[in-house]
Amino acid sequence: MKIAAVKVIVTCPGRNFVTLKITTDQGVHGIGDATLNGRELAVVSYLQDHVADCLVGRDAGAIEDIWQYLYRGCYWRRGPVTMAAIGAVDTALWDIKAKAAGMPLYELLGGRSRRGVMVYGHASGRDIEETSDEVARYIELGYRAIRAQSGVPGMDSTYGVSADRMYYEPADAALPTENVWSTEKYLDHVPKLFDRLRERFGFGHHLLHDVHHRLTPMEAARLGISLEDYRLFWMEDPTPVENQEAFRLIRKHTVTPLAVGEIFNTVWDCKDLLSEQLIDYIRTTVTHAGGITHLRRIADLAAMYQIRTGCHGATDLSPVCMGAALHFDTWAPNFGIQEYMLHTEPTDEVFPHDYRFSEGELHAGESPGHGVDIDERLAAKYPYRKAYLPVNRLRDGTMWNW
Ligand code: GCO
Ligand code: MG
Repeated sequence: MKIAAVKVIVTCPGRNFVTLKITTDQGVHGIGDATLNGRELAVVSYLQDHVADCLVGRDAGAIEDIWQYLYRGCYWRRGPVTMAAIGAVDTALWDIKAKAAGMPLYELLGGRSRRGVMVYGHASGRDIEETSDEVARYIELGYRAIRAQSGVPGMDSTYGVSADRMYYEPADAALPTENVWSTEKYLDHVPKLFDRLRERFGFGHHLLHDVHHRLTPMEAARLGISLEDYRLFWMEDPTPVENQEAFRLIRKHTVTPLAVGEIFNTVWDCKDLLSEQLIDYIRTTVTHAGGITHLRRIADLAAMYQIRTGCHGATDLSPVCMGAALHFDTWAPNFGIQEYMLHTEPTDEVFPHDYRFSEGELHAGESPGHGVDIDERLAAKYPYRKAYLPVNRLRDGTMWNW
């Protein structure tokens, strides 16, 4: 079965998504997510101008060879644009292979390791009480794991909190919004949030928190220590990870579990974190780390060190990524948890899918492939709209990490 056509589809049903569609000479098609939030068109060009021609005529079943061809063959390895493009090709080809085999994708990966995939939802509010009420709502909906973020007194905005709490969307403006950040106020506030949540809900649910790269390693260690009594499932991205060694310092001080990796592109970004067992969960997902083929290598390395997966699942990852990730999660022996943010209704209409939520778990569907498709006619009704993530500054104007 040969690759006959390669098409890039951009749509904005509430937010931008880039989808790659590969069709074979036998009429089977597969799709992959290539969305890179705030830098979408760079991946569109990469695929259209530099990948599409190289794929036409190749054996659609040679997934590994095509992966190596695109990775080694471009000479310029790694990086978010390259790896999102490779990830989309890889996901579409796995979709095709599974459809051709008449099997749900998880069967090709090695079969089912669990009945369902535990997910966590996002509870947030302008203050602790509002967040606490949101946590109550998620518990009501059947979630067993909930990420909690709250506005910080004295700060106008912070990561994870917005007016539309069920559908938090950080890429909110045609030019980056400028936020102001205070580490002192934040560090003072977060333990109070979890103190209240454990007091109100007890210890029967998993609670998670995303620091979103904002602390230094020593500050992260301090936060980890101050959250230990509340037994978090994880503390996410406590500090930036260009320097993987920074995590040695955090690890030395706290037993609060750590999750990292949503912005990683390859196994090389986390090799030391994994092999030195400096984290507990690896957050990389299908879209940004070279597809199923490469994510599997990362998960296998993590498994050697008892590190589990916790795939990124924010709204900027399309339902195509979610579908593929769920098949991956259904197979991965060292699966930990899956992030699940609801997509808006128009998004779900553009991307019909067969995964479903029940009792705190998502379930991959049984249809052949990864179970997600794109309605191209509907997609065409939502043209691309420029949207950026915010930036962060300290109170004196210094640029900080968002
Ligand atoms: C998360 C993430 C997201 C990112 C977003 C950036 O844990 O879900 O931190 O909210 O900010 O994916 O595009
Ligand atoms: Mg995060």
